[in-house]
Amino acid sequence: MGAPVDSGARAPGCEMGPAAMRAAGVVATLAELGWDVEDLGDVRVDDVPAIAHSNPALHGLGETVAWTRALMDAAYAAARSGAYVLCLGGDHSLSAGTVAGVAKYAAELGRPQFVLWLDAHSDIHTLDTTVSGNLHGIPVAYFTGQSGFDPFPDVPHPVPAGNVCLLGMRSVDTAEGERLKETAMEFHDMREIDVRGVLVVLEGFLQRVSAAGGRLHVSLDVDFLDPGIAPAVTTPVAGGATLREAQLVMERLSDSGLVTSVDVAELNPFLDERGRTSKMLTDLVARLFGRTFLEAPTSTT
Ligand code: Z70
Ligand code: MN
Ligand code: MN
Ligand code: MN
Repeated sequence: MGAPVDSGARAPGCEMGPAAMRAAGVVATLAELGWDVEDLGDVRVDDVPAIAHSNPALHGLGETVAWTRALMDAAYAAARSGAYVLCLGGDHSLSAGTVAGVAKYAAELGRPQFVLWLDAHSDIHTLDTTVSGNLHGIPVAYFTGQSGFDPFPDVPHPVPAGNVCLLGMRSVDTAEGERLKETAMEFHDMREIDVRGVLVVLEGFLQRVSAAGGRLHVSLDVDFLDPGIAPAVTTPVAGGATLREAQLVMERLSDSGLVTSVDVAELNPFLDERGRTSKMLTDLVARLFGRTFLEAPTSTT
């Protein structure tokens, strides 16, 4: 499904993300790998409530609340149909809805929900702590059930903080750092990835998901990647994952057989160079769905 959300970021462009991924051939690519793909089209919002809030920096609140509700319902319904859910964004506020939706289904199955958050940022602000007011900075706090989200729909089954792993961080605001220090969340910054290697860092988390019989949601923010290879992002942060680190994560996740849903967020095609980020993301998604070097195109950039 497409989630052309742009209410959570300041600059326009992310609403074109789903179209760019379709243009890059994501549907045919997954079909060629043997998947039975159904493109549900783009999720839409109609009733956008006007919502006042004490934090004057907030913007796009009513729209983001509407998206959260719509995507929670859409992700829940898709997961319940038995599908492996792929949501193409849209800015990262979309994951407030998708994670809450798939976690609701996991709870009905009696299975624990886990989340792997691949991102330069921790996205763990509440409506009160965000300084930028950009709501793509809040989804992790929301779906883990933190307080301070009154205008948003209740999260039916919050993901326990201990079931979340943040990977790739290199830009964390002061209030977010305070939260991270007191949370049970697992997190690994780029320095740790440099020193230990991305597979080693990921391994412990995957072992925990497996041992718990969990369902794993992967939320890929394009700015997880180094902006030198993935320029189509609104908030580039230098020092990100290399192409091979990102491919390796996807390949390892595919081998694990643990992933049941995935988001691709923050693709801003307006800022891309001849489609290279959209094409690279399509290859990363394909690797998550089982592509190996035997099926990989000779050039994806
Ligand atoms: C910062 C904020 C953010 C993504 C930027 C940045 C948040 N912590 N998230 N790009 N994906 O404004 O809250
Ligand atoms: Mn806009
Ligand atoms: Mn993000
Ligand atoms: Mn980010």
